[in-house]
Parts: sequence; structure tokens; C-alpha cells
Amino acid sequence: TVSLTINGKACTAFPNETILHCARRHDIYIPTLCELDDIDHTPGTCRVCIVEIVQAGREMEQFVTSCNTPVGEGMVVQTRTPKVRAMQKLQVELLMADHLQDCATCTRHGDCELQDLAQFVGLKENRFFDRQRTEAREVDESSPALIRDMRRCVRCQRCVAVCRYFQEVDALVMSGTGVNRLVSLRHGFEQVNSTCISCGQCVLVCPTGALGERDETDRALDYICDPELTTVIQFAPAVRVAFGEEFGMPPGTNVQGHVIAACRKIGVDVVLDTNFAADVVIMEEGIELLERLKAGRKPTFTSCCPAWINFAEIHYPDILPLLSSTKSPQQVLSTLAKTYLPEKLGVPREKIRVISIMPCTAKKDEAVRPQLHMDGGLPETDVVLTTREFARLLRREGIDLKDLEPSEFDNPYMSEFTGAGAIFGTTGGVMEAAVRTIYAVVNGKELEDVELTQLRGFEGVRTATVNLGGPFGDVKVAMCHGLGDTRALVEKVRSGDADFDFIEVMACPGGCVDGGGSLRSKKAYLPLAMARRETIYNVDRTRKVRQSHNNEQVKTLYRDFLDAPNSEKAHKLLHTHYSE
Ligand code: HC1
Ligand code: SF4
Repeated sequence: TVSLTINGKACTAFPNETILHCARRHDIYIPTLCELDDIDHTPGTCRVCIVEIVQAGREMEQFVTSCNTPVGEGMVVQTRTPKVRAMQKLQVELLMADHLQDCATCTRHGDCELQDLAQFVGLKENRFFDRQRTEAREVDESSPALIRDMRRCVRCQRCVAVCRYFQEVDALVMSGTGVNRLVSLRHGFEQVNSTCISCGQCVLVCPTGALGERDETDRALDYICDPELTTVIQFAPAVRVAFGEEFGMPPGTNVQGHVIAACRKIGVDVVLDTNFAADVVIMEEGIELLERLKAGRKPTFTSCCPAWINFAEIHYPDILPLLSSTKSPQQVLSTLAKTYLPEKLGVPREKIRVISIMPCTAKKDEAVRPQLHMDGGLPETDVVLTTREFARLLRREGIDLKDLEPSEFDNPYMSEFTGAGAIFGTTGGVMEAAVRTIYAVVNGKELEDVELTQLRGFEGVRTATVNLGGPFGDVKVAMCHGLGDTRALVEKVRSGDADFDFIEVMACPGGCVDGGGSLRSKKAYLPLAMARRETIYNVDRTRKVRQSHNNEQVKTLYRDFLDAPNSEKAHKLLHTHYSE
């Protein structure tokens, strides 16, 4: 180990550890904007982490960026001298010089790391702001999912790193020089026609409002407030376990009842559950899988994650025939809300608007796909709000989730869900849910141990062999999350080096519990997944019914409306195709 002092406190460090990292371990705060420990990112571009050091044996002090300067034996580090504080303050002022000055109307207001730094250094004025130069920067609004506003970029490059090293999509690059150096899409593309797959992982690490989702809270409110319309809301499996934090509840708190109450309070007419549709997806996808297996077609990839679909379409179009044709739960629920529900409620489908709340930015892309519009051009899903937007919407309506009395679903057609539907929200869940049902279909009896623990974990790829019985025997399944690992697995499938029957892919590391539309954490990447995932497994464990095929409302749906899984009608309504 290495011994040094920081602000007079004796500290021990690991060889080659940075001063910033060592200080953090010893609970000494050094401000920074670009460094992010969770992704091992220390570009040294923001220069706010400046500290004073005196190396052993030397008298001269030096000023260095602590995020990329290693500790030295006997080093004396000062982080709070008047000189250091003045330099940190100047750095923040320089960062503000070409940062849009409209904090009060920015979607990150109150949740911005640059604002925090301005407070920390005690910034009182902004002498160098150059409005013309700042306002001339690019704002890319071409994508239905994401907005890239370079007027707010602080060049931290975290987005570039996450996209390149974690997702291995590598859609983002730094371009330009000097004060014009900024993030852009590779080859100068706009977001919408780039290789970006809208996963939103870059948004999760952006310290300011430079990257964010397209805000559609106004459109949602327009529908909710229109007395002529019947508004239907659905919310994703993961939303209920990844939302309470925003209102001060412990991470992983199940706020399902609060979300239902909030939806009613803002005036939504019908509250439905995406979990119900997840159960329907298992029926459709499960039977589809068995038919493919009988025909010797393998592997089949799951198709519920829209960023994964984008990835396959853009980066590996030759594998599209391997994707299940079953629509995602979001789209299944929306379709049923405009076909099945009108019959039950006696409301014409033209008067129905479906709003979905998703922990996902790519769901916005999904909703505008031409093949997910009904005859006559009506979209199945009208508006997708990310979890972050839903929080914003509640604030706009003056609602604090904590103050609400939890409520129950009351729709008798599309709100019941099983443990299988619930676990869709975490990686491996779709596969686990599918196995429970296909086993029962093949064997005419329930799987004894419904928890497929081999698929539970955080490794990028997990595999299991399941004895399905009947003509199928052993079936090899895999789950994969994060696109870096997905790319490697897809390459193996293409080269014949991976032998699987069924593969679940979730584009976001951790699955939907840490989706790119979730609440962001300052200074951390994906820190809350464990707590959220544990709650989801508990929901499954405590559910009376844990298999999709035993969901009573699902049975009624097939009896009254769809006939049978994969029937002609089910195929027409609940299956889709992909575009090369
Ligand atoms: Fe997901 Fe899904 S689980 S994709 O991760 O299949 O977003 O939560 O809603 O559609 O059900 C997200 C979550 C979500 C769909 C379901
Ligand atoms: Fe990369 Fe995903 Fe961000 Fe697109 S949304 S730039 S793919 S991290």
C-alpha cells in the first residue's frame, strides 16, 4: 500500500490508485463532473477535480486533476485551500460559459450534476457566457425517443464510453476541436438514421440535460383532460419497483398501489397492467416456440425488448427470421385496449387513447413503428412516458406519491397478472415465465420447481438446460442482457458456435429494472438493480398463481375473443414482423 495525507488526514491507498478514488474511499469529497467510477471513466476533461499536491522530497506544490493522477508515497494532498477552491470555481464558471442558461426550464432542473457543482463552488456570477456560440450548437430532435441537446453538453464523454464499452453499439463519437469539440453521432448522422438503438443507457450517465427522452407529458395531459376521450393507462412490470425512490421511499419499494392511485387522481379513465399482457405474450410466444422447435427451427430469440429489436434490425438483419413474431407486452396490451376492450366497455376504439409508462426510451420508438399501427393508421400505443416523465407529470399535477392511499386495479378484463408476468421486469424473467408454461403445455402438468435459479444472476449470459419432456427432451435456453454480451452471443449463433433453442435478450444491463427510461442516479450507473429485482422476485413468490396459462383473465380473453394461442385472430392481432 501507499501512505499519503489528504487535508491532513493519514490515508492508505492501493498502488496506482488515483487521488480522487483514494479520497472517496476515505470519505473526502472532491467535486467532479466527468469521472464515473462505475464505468471506470476518468477522461480528465472537466478539470473540476483539481487539487494541490506536494510530492515527497519536493517543495514545489503542483495543481493536478485528481481523477487521473496516481497517489505517491508520502504525498501531501490539499483539496480545500483558497487557491484550490478558486481554481475549482473558475473551472465551473468556464463550464457554464457555453452551457445554456435556462436551468429553470430544463428537464434536469434539480437533478443536475452541473447545478450541484455550481452550488458546491459557490458560483455567483457567469462572466464568460457566450450566448451566440452556445445557442448555435446542435439540437437533434430527429428521434421519436431521444433528444440530444449539445447546448447543454459538458464534454464529459460518459455517454460515448457507455455506448462504446458497455453496449458496444459505438454510435457516439467526439467530433470537432477546441471549444467546438462535442458529442455527435458517428459519420455525422442524425439520431434517427444512425446506428443508435435508443436503449437510453447514455441518458442514464449524462450529468446534465444534454441527453434525455422526448418529453410527451403535454400530449398525455391533452388526452387525459379531453372529456371526449377514454384514456387507458398501462404500466410496465419494472415501473412499480423502480419509482418510489423519486418520492423518497426506499429503493425497490413496491408502489403498484400508489401508481394506480396516482393514475386515477390525474384523471385517467381505465388503469390496466402491462403484467397482464406479459402473461398473454407467454401464451403466444410459448406456443410459437414449440411450433418452431417441432419444425426444427432454432434458436428463437425473444422479441419484447424494443432496443434489442432495433439492434437486430440495424446491426444483424440476417438474424431477423430467428426473432419471435409475438408483439411485446406493451403492444399486446395496447392492441387489446383498442379491440377487446371496446367490446367490453362499449366505447369506440377511435375514442380510446393508450398511454404507457415504461422504464424504457426505446418503447417510444416501438410505438411509432408503422407495423404497430392498426388498419386505418390508428397507433396501437398513443403515448409512451418514461418513468422519469411520469414522475414529472405527477409533479406537474402537484402529486406526491407518498401521500397517496394505495389503490387496487378494478378492471375485470386486463389487470390480473401472475408471478410469471411480474418477473418480465428483470433479466431472465421472460425465459423463466415461458418455461413454466411450455412445460405445462407439453406435459399436461405443472413444473414442480417454478424458479429457474440458473437464470437468475448478473452475468451477461446465463444458460440452463430444461427437460421439457414429450418429443422435445432437453431444451437449451439462455438469457443475455447488455448489448456487449448480446453481440458476442449473436456472433456465436451466426457462426454455429452456440447451440441454443431459446434465447432471451434484454438490451439494458439488468433488464427493465434498470432500463434507459428509469430514474437516474447521480454519480452512479445502475446502482439500484438488486433491490428492484429482489422485490420483483418477491412479488412472484407471493402470487397465488405463478403461471401465465393459469391467469383467469387470460383464459377469459382466449375464450371470449382470441379463440386460442396462435389462432388466426391471435396471429393477426398479436404478432408482428421486422424490417431490414
Ligand atoms: Fe419491460 Fe416488457 S418487461 S420490455 O423489460 O416485455 O420497458 O418492465 O414493459 O412491453 O411486460 C420495459 C419492463 C416491459 C414490454 C413487459
Ligand atoms: Fe448508444 Fe444506447 Fe445512447 Fe443510442 S441510446 S447513443 S445506442 S447508449
